[in-house]
Amino acid sequence: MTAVTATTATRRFRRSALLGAVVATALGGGAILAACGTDDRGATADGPAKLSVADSYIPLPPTGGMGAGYLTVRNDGGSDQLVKVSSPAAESVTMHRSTASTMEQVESLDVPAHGALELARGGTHLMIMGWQKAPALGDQLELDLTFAKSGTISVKVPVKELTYRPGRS
Ligand SMILES: [Cu+2]
Repeated sequence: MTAVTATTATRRFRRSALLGAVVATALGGGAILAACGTDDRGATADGPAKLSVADSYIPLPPTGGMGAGYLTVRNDGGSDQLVKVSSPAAESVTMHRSTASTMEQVESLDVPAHGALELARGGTHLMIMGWQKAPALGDQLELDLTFAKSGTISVKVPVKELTYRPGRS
């Protein structure tokens, strides 16, 4: 009886320690980014965020393979954070940040006040795995973007040819 209780307590402790580490990572990342410049443009970081999603697309992934997702989150209000992405079309969607030679999964991405979070080729992107059905050109796949303050925004993202880039002047 005593042994069982002790094991349960240990498991609970491990789980909350893990959660604590994730939260600390997310908070630490946000604090560093905020310190790097969100605040020195005179924008109010504490008003409500006003988010819209533009230029979203998924380059056609190899059959059964992992896909990438790109989009821009525009913000006409206070700062927010993208904290989770999921899709009914896939088992897992994760946020990745690329450096020159590697990429790493991140728990959240800052949406700066009166600015934009850009997920683009060669930079920060979404990684999509475990398709329910192999995507085809022209499909519109739902992505559910959850923000710390603004809740969840669902977008229909078109599947484009591999070489597609959104038109920008
Ligand atoms: Cu990646």
